[in-house]
Amino acid sequence: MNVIANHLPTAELQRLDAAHHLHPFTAGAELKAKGARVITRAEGVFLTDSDGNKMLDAMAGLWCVNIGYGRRELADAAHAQMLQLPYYNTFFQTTHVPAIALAKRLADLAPGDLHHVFFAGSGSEANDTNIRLVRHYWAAMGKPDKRVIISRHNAYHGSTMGGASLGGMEPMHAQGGLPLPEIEHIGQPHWYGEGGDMSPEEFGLLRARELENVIAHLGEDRVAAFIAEPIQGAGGVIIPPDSYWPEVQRICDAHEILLIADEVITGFGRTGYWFGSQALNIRPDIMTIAKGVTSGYQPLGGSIVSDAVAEVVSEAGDFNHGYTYSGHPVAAAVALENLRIIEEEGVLAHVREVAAPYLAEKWAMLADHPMVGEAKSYGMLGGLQLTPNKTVRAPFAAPVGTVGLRCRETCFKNGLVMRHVGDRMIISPPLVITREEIDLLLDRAWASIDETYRGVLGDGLFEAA
Ligand code: PXG
Repeated sequence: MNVIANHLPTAELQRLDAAHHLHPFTAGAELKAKGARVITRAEGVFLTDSDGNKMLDAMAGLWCVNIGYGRRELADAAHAQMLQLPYYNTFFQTTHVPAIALAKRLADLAPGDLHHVFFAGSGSEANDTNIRLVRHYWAAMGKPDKRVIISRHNAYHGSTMGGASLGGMEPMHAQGGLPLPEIEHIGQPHWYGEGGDMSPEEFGLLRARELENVIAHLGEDRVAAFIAEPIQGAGGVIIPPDSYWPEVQRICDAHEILLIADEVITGFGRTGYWFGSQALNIRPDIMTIAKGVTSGYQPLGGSIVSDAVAEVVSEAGDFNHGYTYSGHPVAAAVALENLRIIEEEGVLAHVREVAAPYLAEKWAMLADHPMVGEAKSYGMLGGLQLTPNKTVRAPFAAPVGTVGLRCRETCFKNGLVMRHVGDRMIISPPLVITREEIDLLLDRAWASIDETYRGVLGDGLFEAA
């Protein structure tokens, strides 16, 4: 069998990588100077690099390895499916058993009347589908002017032209002439960073009502949909105030606006439920899925659509949209096996009853550190704010992200993969993480934050802006 072996020394792998591999969201010259970290294997919640260092992966890859690494059942499912039918498309009135079975399974798991799945290869592709789908839907409803999609600043919805336009990441918009027309952005419910003197609940309502203001300004006959992550992930694990989602739901209902919940991160157990919409009591018309649907073992995304929307679109002739890999049989087989494991091994109950409460208790204790302003978690998502002055929630005088980046590098050195977004530190560990592993995660997180703090103090960077 041709397993791709780690047959070269690390420096040579890094040299070849720098010579030929363009990395996502990476400054190439900087990486070339430093050399990429080469990950060679993984088991459970631990990664191993080409020098034999073992690290606790508190990001579950990129928010996706929900059942942890090294599950042979998923490899066996892929192997068996490849032998039976490695590929066929779902265009031109054909289908196959893995796509049928996965669509049915997702329809059963999804809340409310979300019973129809359009498959894609990733979350970005699925959100591109959503843009076309909601506009096509409203056109078929005789309202062709309902085309505007409202999203939020600091949202992440993918990297394609459509996904990045829906997202609210300024550095992404700055490259390639984005956002596309007829996509608007409102403020995010980020109380810690932007709530000023308001209470979180007041601020949540204020931010929700920005949606109503934009709808009023444009006219509801022009607005097709609102898209949002139930809890923002890539934006820094921003958990909205309790007042936020009920008000957003009220506004979407009152103005006939389709609600798209982007569940790419919050789906498949991350919140302790199959979907974040169930945890937060959201009633979406469409959900975007990817990542945890296969625990990242295969690329797969999709849009889960309500009966009402699917019926209109089905009656409206061809939907001129689709991907070669829509419903890919191997990815679908792996997804089904992953969902079986989540269900049969009680992963949701483990999150709700064991892992999330324990993580919440431990993570909150990081706020005792002099450089940590707020440490909050929801399910298996945690975010904390590094600050030089927690009483006034002040940012650092140094450029945003200077201290966060230092902290991330210190975590790596100490055997912990924890991400930074600006000066927020974030985690999203595999859902199957044990209490002992959470202890280890928190020991390393505290030690790394403290080491960063001492360095920052020494370098005169512990200064408020
Ligand atoms: N929606 C959400 C909410 C996401 O988090 C996507 C859509 C796009 O999915 P694909 O499969 O096309 O990547 C995502 C992806 C980060 C980071 O830096 C986050 C994502 C992807 C890459 C980096 O945290 N999320």
